[in-house]
Amino acid sequence: MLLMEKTMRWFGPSDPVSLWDIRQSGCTGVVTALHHIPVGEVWPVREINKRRAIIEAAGMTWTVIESLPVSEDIKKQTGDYQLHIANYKQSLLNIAQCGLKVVTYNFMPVLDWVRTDIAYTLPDGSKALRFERSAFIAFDVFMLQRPGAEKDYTADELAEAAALLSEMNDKDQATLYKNALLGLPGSDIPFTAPEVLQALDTYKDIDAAKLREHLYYFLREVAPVAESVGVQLAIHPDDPPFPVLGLPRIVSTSADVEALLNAVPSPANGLCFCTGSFGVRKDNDLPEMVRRFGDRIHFVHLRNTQQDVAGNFFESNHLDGIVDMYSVVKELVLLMQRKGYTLPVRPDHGHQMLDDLDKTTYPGYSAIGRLKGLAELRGLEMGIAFGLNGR
Ligand code: DNO
Repeated sequence: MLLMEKTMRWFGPSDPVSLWDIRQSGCTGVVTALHHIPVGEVWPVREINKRRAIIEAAGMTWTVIESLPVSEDIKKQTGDYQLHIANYKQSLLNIAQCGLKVVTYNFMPVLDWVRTDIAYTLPDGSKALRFERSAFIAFDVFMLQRPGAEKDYTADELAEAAALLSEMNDKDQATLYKNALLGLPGSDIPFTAPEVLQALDTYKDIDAAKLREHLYYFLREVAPVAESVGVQLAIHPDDPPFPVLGLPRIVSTSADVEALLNAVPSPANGLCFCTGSFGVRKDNDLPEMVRRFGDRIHFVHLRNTQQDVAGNFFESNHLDGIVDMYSVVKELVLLMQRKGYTLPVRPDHGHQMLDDLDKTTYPGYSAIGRLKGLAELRGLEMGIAFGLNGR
């Protein structure tokens, strides 16, 4: 019977979660990246093999790269973008030479993921990542003071954000500021407001249509190379799946995915199907998306959220929330049976809980919460697969 390949993300040798923790969680695969190589440069074969050997010494395989990042120059078609594309192609060739097959990336300008709270305490004392719309508006309009930001919101939203801000002390405000910018890749040093505003300003002439053109251009260049060496590209959707800080977002909806897959029909041009990201939008029917785009799903992130009418959401237990996890996993099981292959999956994020409450780990990537999510998802999958096929 075909079951998904269980993996977890590992941030490399300095990750407080060890490879043995990951193995003991029941994973056979590891998802990682060479974070020390600057974005835009080539990943050398030697470095890839070195990392691969560390993973294999712990009895697992390096199943998926997450991420081989796309430079801001490529997204904007500025500066060194042609060189960066050439380097990306070379990295894909090197990756293939080392026997790796799946490469995740995203095309979100400036920021990767965005949350306002990385330690939202749930009633049981565990902690989750949360996006609170009013807090984000307060950050955008009153703290960052992005020029023209107030035009993106209604008068009621602005009033609510101002009220929220007035209740926050200096420490809360500093935390919000830091959290809102955590998804800025590339540095541990907090970005200053002028630096962020400057980065946003470089996108002032790039709307969604233009960014889409740049993405398709990039894919037309790199997908044939990936295809020629059997590497699958998996774009991660926007997280959250709506515009933030006035930046365009182009991988948020089912229609976006359809356009992207059709624009570059190579089988190498595929998707990282992240249920947590897509699931935040009610107009995304996730089981239907698996049926529709299944052929081009190369990697799966399973995560759930709970939300309210105001558009706030927090990351809930993997099986409870707005994502109908049963139906999604069932579609994935059926897809693998139809195609005769196994898809890599990882429990995306997990609550900080039990002993991990006293540890410092990457936000969303503590060990025990992910282990719990994986164990639940595994049971769900096996129950569905046995139910469909008998033992
Ligand atoms: C967050 C992750 C993202 C993802 C990138 C892929 O936890 O899902 O940061 O790795 O967007 O490029």
